[in-house]
Amino acid sequence: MILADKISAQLPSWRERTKKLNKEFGEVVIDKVTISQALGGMRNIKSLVTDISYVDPVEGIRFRGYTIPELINKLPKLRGAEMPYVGGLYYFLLVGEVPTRAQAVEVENEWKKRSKVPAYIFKMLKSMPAETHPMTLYSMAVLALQTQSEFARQYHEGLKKDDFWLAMLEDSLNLTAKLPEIGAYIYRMKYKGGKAIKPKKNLDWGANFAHMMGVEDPTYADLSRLYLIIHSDHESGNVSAHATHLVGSALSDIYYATSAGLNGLAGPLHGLANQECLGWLLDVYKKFNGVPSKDELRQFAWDTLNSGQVIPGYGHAVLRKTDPRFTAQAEFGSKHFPNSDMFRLAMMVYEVVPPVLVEQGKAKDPWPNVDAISGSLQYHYGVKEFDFYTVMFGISRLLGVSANAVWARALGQPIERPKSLTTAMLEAEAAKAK
Ligand code: CMX
Repeated sequence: MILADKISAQLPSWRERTKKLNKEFGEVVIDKVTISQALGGMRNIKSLVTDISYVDPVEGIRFRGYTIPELINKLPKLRGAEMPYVGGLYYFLLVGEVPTRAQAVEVENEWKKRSKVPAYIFKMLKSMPAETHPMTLYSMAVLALQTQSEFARQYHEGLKKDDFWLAMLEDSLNLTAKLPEIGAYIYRMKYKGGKAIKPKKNLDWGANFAHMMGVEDPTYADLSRLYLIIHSDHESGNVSAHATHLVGSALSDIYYATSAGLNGLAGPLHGLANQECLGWLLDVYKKFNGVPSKDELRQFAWDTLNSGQVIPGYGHAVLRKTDPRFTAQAEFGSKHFPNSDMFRLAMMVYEVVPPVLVEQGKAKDPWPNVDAISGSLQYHYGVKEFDFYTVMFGISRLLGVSANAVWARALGQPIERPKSLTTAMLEAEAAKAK
């Protein structure tokens, strides 16, 4: 299989590089951990390694060295499509080389072969109480697929350590192939009277998701491809990526590991911010009976802050500028529906909120992140049920975290086990320093 062959060819030199670093330079100090870092969610402690993506505080994400505009330009596209094949992105994340069109299509075909979702998954989803959050359903579906794990099966049969990654790759392809249908099924089951739409054989992964969601506007296929590409990876320290990596480091298989990552993505300070954000925009819209004036919006933002809440979609733990994932979506909206009310409102928030956050003086980053705009685009296409939005984020995110999991196994990254101290120990260190 093309992905396995390509990775296999690169592995000896990657393993050699890691081994050399560990053996010859293991004692080199790359960072000193401070008490505030230990207490403050490990901010900026450089202790994870990935070559799949990197987030620069000012420039934002680069996937394997490429910015989002470069990626959209370079990855192969279906004739007539505005956005690339998501299969090409997965190839790129896994292999580190821009695929040809044929190579991207090969991944799309691998996905098609592996896309059948077992009937018990749908049965389980249907059996859950109606009020179950879509992210709970989605994470359960991913976890319930664990019975199919090749890694778990082969591990118990004595799989060699050097080959762990091959079984992880197999599982990753099997899992990611099924995600569009699982996600769209949850949407249709919850909000469209249970009328699921079957996948079409001739559609690519991204367009099939759009089709199964039941949105007829043909540009929604391109928005889906864009969305599913840009949410895929954001280096390794964010909650969903780190949770996946942490759980995978115990040699838990991809189903256990990614389900854990999704549970982290479901937090309001992480992926759930996209649903919170559209909720906030709708509150504004309702209060002012439409798109308000800038002054009204400014006051609304202050009221939110003064009531002790955060403004969802703004701020970031690493970024210090507008998130390029925001910009990519803003450009799509400006091109296709600049006059849509919810999109106009999201763009007005971009003008009004950063100065308010600067004036308040708390947030280190007053700029929008990916979640500040994504919901307004979905809303335009009639996907208005905003508690579903994080599932879409999660479909994309599993591409990045599974690619990382394959490489973590390929390079034999060890079980994670940071060290904790007691408060008294920190106080003793502080006293020594005084
Ligand atoms: N609105 C109001 N206050 C904010 C804020 C916002 N959008 N962003 C940060 N702050 C506040 C923090 O709550 C914190 O306040 P306290 O000192 O009272 O605790 C202070 O500013 C400093 O925070 P920070 O160092 O700038 O930000 P963190 O690294 O701690 O947190 C994040 C980052 C994203 C959790 C935070 O900016 C936030 O809550 N934003 C809103 C939620 C959001 O959009 N999350 C999605 C992030 C992207 C993703 O992961 O999907």
